[in-house]
Amino acid sequence: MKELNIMHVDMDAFYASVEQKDKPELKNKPVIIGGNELGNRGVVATASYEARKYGIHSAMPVAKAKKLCPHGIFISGNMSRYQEESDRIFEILSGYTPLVEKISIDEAFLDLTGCHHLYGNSKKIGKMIKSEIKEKTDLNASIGLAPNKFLAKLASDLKKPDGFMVIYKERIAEIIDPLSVNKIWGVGKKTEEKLIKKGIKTIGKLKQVPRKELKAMFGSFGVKLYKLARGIDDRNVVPKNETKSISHETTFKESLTSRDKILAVLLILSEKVSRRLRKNNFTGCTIFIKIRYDDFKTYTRRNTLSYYFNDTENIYNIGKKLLEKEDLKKPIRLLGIGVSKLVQNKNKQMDLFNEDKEKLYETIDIIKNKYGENSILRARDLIYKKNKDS
Ligand code: TTP
Ligand code: CA
Repeated sequence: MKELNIMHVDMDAFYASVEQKDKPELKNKPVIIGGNELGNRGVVATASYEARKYGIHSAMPVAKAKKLCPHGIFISGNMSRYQEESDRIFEILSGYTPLVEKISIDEAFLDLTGCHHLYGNSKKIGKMIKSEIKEKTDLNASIGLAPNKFLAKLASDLKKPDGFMVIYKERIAEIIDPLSVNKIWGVGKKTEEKLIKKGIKTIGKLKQVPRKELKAMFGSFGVKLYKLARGIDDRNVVPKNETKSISHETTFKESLTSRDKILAVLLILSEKVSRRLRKNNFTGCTIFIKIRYDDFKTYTRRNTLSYYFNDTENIYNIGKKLLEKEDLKKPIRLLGIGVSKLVQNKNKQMDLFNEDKEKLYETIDIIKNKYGENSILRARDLIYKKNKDS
C-alpha cells in the first residue's frame, strides 16, 4: 500500500529494557538508568515503564527520582552493551531495505518503497520487523506506519510500549485533530506556550488558524506548522553511511586526446567501481567524475539521481554524460569516477536491477576474482587495451 510507505521504529525504554533482559530479576521492577558511565552524571537517562508510574522521566535529576521512588533500582549504565543491542537492531532493519535513516541509538525511519514485492504490504513488513527484533534481541520495539515521517513517528509513539499503529491517509484528521499541539515535531515548550496563549491547544484548533497568521507568529516554521497540522510532511528518509564514496582514478603516462579512448577508460573505471560497490553491498545515488588536464587544472562534476544503483551501465552512462560536458579535445592526464551517497544493501533490491543482469554481474565477479581483472573484458575494453598495448 503506497500510502503507508514510511515506518518509524523506536525501542521501548531502551537502556532499561536491556538491563531487564540481562538481569531477569529486574523484570517488572522500577529500573532507573543514569550515572557516570553514560557521561550524564546526576540525571536520569531513562526509566523502565514500571518506574515511569512514579513520574520519573529522562533528564530528571537522579536525586529527585530517588525521592519519587526510593525502592527503585538505580543503575549507572553500560553504554557498550546498549550499543551492541543497537547494532543488532540496525542489522535487522537494513536486512529489509537500504533506506534506513538512523535517528538515534534506538530509533530509525525506514522507507519501504520497493520492499513490497519481496515481503508483502507495509503492515506485514512492520509485523515481520517487530517480531524479528523480539526474536533476535528479546526487546520490544514500537512501530508506526504512515504516509510520512511526522505521522509515522506519531504512530509509534501513540501506542507505546510494545505498540504497532498504522495511520491511513483517510484517518489522519480523525487521529491527529484531538492531540495536543506539543505532539507536533518541533513544537517545544516556547511554541506551545505561545499557541496556548492564543487558545490553541489541539492540532484541530491549530488547523483553523490561517497560514498568514502562523507565518506572522513563527516565520518559516509557521508555514511548517500549517502543513504538519494537516498531516503534510515532505521530508525524505535519508540513509546515512560512514563510507562516503567509492571511486577509482587513473593517471595516464601520455595524456589522452581520443574521445573513444577516454570513454573506454571510463568504462573500465566504472566497472571497477561497480565491482567494489557490489562486493561491499553498497548502492549509491550520486555519481561524480574527476578530470585533470595537461595544465593540471582539475575539475569534479557530480549528478544526483532519484534512485540507487551499483551497476556498471548506470555508473558509466551517467559518468559519460558528465564527461561529455567537458572539453574532450584538450589532453587529459587523469580521469576518475565514483559513486557517493551510499547506503548498505544487505538484501539485494530486486527492483533496482533486472535479475538476469544481477546474475551476469555475479558471474563476472566470480571469474575476475578467480582469474584476475583482465580475464573477462567488454568488447570496448578490448579496443582500449589494444590501443594501449600497441
Ligand atoms: P528514548 O527513545 O527517548 O527513550 P526510551 O527508549 O528510554 O523510552 P521510550 O522510547 O519507550 O519512551 O531514548 C533512547 C535511549 O537514549 C534511552 O533508553 C536512554 C537514552 N537517553 C538519554 O541518555 N538521555 C535522554 O535524555 C534521553 C531522552 C534518552
Ligand atoms: Ca525509545
